[in-house]
Amino acid sequence: MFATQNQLNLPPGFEYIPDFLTVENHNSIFSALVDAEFWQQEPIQMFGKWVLQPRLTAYVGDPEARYSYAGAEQRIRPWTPELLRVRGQLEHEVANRLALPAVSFNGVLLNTYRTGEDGMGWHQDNEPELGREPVIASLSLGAPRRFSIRAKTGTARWDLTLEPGSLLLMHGRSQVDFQHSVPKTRLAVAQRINLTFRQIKPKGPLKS
Ligand SMILES: O=C(O)CCC(=O)C(=O)O
Repeated sequence: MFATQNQLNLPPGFEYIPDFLTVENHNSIFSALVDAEFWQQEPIQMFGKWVLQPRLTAYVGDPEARYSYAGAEQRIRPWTPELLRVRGQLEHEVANRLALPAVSFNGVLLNTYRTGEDGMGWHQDNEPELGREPVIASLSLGAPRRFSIRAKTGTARWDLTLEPGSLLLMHGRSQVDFQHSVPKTRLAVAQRINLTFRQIKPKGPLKS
């Protein structure tokens, strides 16, 4: 077991589940992903300018699960055996926790934070293909990192550490009333990988 945080008081729509993965399971997924050939540092559009994202990314999904964010359509990579295995585990857990008959994730966005200089700015996951109140299962691997949440109105803010093997479940109004970020840090931190499993509504085939 990894060290865990208890008694977290998060806003509605956010649920933190420490120790979702066993250490063995965590280590095997982390080591399979760390050396994957698909990682890329992609440009995104910010305030009208194209800039390189401060992290490496990849997108894995079903062929129809086309997903774009910050002006860029993601190239879809095929599911790996490790990701398929953890997807099944997550679908079961999330359906139980949210008392839903079934949950099926057809895409996962992967982020690698190489050092503390990598991060993710304030945003909400509100792309049209996610629907209005998406269910997102966010799995953390590798180094712990701070995760911050702020209300879109007012000054309320929450900070937590996402530990390796933990699951952060976001649902309900989490992407409507709140924004989240992974702040950069000057502390020496090792590599972290985050996987956000999503349910993408099909947009139709790619035009050739
Ligand atoms: O790395 C994380 O924990 C957050 C990832 C995230 O916010 C996203 O993929 O939208």
